[in-house]
Amino acid sequence: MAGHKFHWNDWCPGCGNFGILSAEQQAITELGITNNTVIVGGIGCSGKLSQYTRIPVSGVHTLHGRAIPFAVGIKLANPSLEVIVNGGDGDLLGIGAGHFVSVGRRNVDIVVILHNNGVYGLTKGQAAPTLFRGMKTKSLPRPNINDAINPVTLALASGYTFVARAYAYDVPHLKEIIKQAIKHKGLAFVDILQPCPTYNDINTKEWYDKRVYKMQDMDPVVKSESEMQEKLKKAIDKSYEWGERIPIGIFYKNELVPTYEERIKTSAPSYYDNYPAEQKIEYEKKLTTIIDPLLEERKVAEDN
Ligand SMILES: Cc1ncc(C[n+]2csc(CCOP(=O)(O)OP(=O)(O)O)c2C)c(N)n1
Ligand code: SF4
Repeated sequence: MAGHKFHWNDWCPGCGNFGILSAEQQAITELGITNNTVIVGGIGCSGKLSQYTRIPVSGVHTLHGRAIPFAVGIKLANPSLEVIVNGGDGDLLGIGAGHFVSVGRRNVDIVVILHNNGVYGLTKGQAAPTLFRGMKTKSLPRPNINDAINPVTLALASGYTFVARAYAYDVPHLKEIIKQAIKHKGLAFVDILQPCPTYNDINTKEWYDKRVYKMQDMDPVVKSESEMQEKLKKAIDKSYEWGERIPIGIFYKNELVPTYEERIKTSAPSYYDNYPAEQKIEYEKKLTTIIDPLLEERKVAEDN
């Protein structure tokens, strides 16, 4: 459970994760959903965000690459919750790439937030799937020989119905993007450009500050079935822009696709009234799904 008053934070000074934490907390607080939110983290510097929040949300630290299926399970068991995944590029696009793609087919109403720093921060800077070929960060003995995945293009091609990019050091803009992602009905993805000053000496704050710009000419909202393909193609085209200018903002937003929860409801009409987390299951006349006493026992006092 996150939201403790005192806890240890071991992110390096200047890490972009601080901006992400700050923006995410502000977004959740301003939307008034603190007591209803679960943050699910994988393993990595990024995954620790689920434990570093100072607001009363629930946080789960899961396995490397498995944050998305964990989050989907939480959401389907209790569709009244807001569920947010925070993961690194190694976590979500390396070991977790299959989950990242396949969840797009389902349009589950959760938010996936990528801490995109080009490296595996926690394990000392190996090249992550977002690092471009030929780049040699200070933690690599030789230049990277693999090609990079473009997370925005991949999310668009996989079926995410809200796709955006933001920058960890522009906290007010990032906060607004996260708010939009949470409010979106369907699967939302936010690619966050997150400098790792300890291991990536190329994509630094100075490097990004010169390049990122907010898209003005993009109309990302799909308003009718007939413009779905056209808007998706425009978003994919735009997602390839990278180099001297890097666009941030919303690339695509489509609320016309039914969510996975709505699809479940078509075959189980009582799903929203009697979802799994509400169901009482008995084994040998004992209720096995009542976890309230356990939660009460583990509750951390506000003034600890
Ligand atoms: C199954 C498994 N494989 C490998 C690891 C070791 N491991 C821990 S974190 C990590 C990479 C973290 O990189 P990333 O996901 O990019 O997150 P960052 O630390 O940069 O935020 C790895 C390989 C692990 N914990 N579990
Ligand atoms: S290693 Fe990089 S990503 Fe991890 S805390 Fe340090 S600066 Fe941040």
